[in-house]
Amino acid sequence: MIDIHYSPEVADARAEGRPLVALESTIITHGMPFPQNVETARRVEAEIRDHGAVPATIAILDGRLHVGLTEDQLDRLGQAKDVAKLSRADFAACLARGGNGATTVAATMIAARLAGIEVFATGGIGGVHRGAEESFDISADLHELSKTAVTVVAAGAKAILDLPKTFEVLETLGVPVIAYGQDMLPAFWSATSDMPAPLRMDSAAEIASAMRMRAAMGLDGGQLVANPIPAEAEIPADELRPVIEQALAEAETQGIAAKSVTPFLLGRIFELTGGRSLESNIALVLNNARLGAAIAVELGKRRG
Ligand code: PSU
Repeated sequence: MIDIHYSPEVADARAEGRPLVALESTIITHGMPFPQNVETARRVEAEIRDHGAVPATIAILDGRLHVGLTEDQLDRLGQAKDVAKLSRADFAACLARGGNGATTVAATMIAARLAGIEVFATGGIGGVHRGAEESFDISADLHELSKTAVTVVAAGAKAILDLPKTFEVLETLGVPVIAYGQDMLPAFWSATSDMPAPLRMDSAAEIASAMRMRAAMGLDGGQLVANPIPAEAEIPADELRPVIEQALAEAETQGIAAKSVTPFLLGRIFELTGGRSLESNIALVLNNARLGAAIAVELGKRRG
């Protein structure tokens, strides 16, 4: 097994068997601008503590896997420029070479599993990019959900993606997609979409029980909980559509590809909405942190 460096807070929680919620670091390094990224990371951690669980933000610093970051480490990460965006394919290489890396949804799931953490809260998962029939650009997050037994709480997949294809792939891979408290799937910045959810659950207890049942059946993989953004913070899909289209067109003309696509699009949508998309993004992450904590607490009552 590899060495995991636990923060004092996470180490104590583990020793006491308290519920933990994993948090990713790509949202900090590639998803939001400084200083809102660090402020949000702190608020998300506080939200988890306020709801009875312990936050564990995951990153690779100087080739070491950290589960739980100190204030200083978070601050440094939020301003660092040379941080790799790690997924399943390059996670081990970064550790082996002694680099710095931020974990995407896929890499955070892997790290959470290694640390015995069953729930992970984020903003939105990666998925099938528009035009994937040409580019084959499909996030490794989708396969990870089918392999690694972690429940991921997100506001669905980011609306810059091809959402119908993203959910088709998840269905093919056998990943349970659970809309929380509504019949339709959410669409990241918008509370709803025109896609009915494959599953709906209305309580953290139900989500925890479903995870335990999968394990009892010997089924691999995790669950995606699609938690709609609070109504007061959403940008309705109709309003956002032209903005997304414009950002996508610019990405195409500028030849943005691979790992740079998502950060580029998020950055342009931020500019085109005058910062509103970032406010929504922050609100939905906080909302996911609350639900993640509630699920972790319920899982703690049903030991695996
Ligand atoms: N949630 C956010 N902002 C983000 C991400 C999630 O609110 O930037 C990150 C996650 O780390 C996710 C990644 O894994 O975006 C997806 O990137 P890609 O589309 O390149 O797979």
